[in-house]
Amino acid sequence: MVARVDAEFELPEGKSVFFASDLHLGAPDAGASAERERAFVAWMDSIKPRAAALYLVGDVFDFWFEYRHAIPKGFARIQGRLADWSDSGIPVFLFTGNHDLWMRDYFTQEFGIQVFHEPIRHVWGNKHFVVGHGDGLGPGDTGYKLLKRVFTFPPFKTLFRWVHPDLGIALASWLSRGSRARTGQEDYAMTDVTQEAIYLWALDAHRAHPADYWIFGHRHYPVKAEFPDGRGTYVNLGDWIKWRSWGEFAAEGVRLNP
Ligand SMILES: [Mn+2]
Repeated sequence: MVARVDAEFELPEGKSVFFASDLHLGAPDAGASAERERAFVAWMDSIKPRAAALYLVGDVFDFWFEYRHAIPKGFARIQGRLADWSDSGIPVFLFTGNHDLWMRDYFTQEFGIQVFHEPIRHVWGNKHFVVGHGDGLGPGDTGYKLLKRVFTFPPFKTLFRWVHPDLGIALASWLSRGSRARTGQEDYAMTDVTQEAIYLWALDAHRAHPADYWIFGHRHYPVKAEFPDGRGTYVNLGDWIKWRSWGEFAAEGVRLNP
């Protein structure tokens, strides 16, 4: 896994690659989400002149579902920026998270951006990056892993699509809030990154197939930690609910902001 290089790019002089995750747009209510969305697109506007690419590393939406002929209302500003960046020739790589795992081909068809459901390996210059949301990786969380198998089981998705969106989206948003309430407390505390599931998974994968940077979201806690061998760095991007944090890769390496 993540041994194969999925794509290779050159980093143009003076440009950077950007990473952000866990916007959870739509949550907890329309007002707070709209304010967060405006802050995020303002950030996108500010970095666009020096952006070589943008990785949106999962849970951009608190809930997302694509019906055959419909998508959830809202999120117009971020979708407008995605169209604009894509039209400007700046690649955007979009990852699904555990809250928006039901993406199909809307973002690819409409904006020409690639959507990934699993971690990938990209090379920028001579640096290897493994990027993924991080849900369900590493030890533990068996309840969620089982739930994910149900949610991604094709007959389940078909059944859900046949529920009227006014009912289906309301139900799913309610469930999504429950999921956040359940994990919300520990989300903003971290005692030891080296005991965290995603870190342990990445360290294991790094030992088998080294990479310079292992970049994930999901944890809602920004952290950067070098692996014991000194040849790889684990980065968790934090979120846009509490931290409004993001990663930037330039000639000098990956920096976690703010
Ligand atoms: Mn997540």
